[in-house]
Amino acid sequence: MSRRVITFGTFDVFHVGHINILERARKEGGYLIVGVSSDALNFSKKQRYPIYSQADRIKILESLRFVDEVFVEESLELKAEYIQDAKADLLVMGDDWAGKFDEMKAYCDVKYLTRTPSISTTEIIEVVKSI
Ligand code: C2G
Repeated sequence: MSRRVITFGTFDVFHVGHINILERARKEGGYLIVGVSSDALNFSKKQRYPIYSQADRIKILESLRFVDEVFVEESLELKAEYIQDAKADLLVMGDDWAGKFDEMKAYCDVKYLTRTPSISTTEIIEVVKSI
């Protein structure tokens, strides 16, 4: 049975951990919708802008064969609306978010997948800075 899967993230300095979660999220249902955090949302969350612009992050995500739709996540408070607008059956997030989106179980199934170990945007930035 095909299910519509939704996931959210910044996907800055795109790396294999991002690939792995998107690939696995798509396999959970067969159709994957990705909400990518806007530059403004990132600034409000992390007090810095992503390294890659919103337009570039969208372009990278749209070019992946296991991503079917991409939209911009403008606010963390609108998760329920985004899930309903997308008619999503399942929300997938990495397990660094375990438990954090359980309120969304009112709108769809929620599943946390194991993060890929030993890689993150923050670590990549630190390594590059130290070279
Ligand atoms: N991820 C992963 N393995 C890694 C790094 C990231 O599985 N080694 C997953 C995260 O768990 C997340 C997704 O990749 O599900 C995107 O990660 P980020 O870009 O870091 O997303 P974040 O800034 O946490 O934004 O509304 C929720 C936020 O927008 C999530």
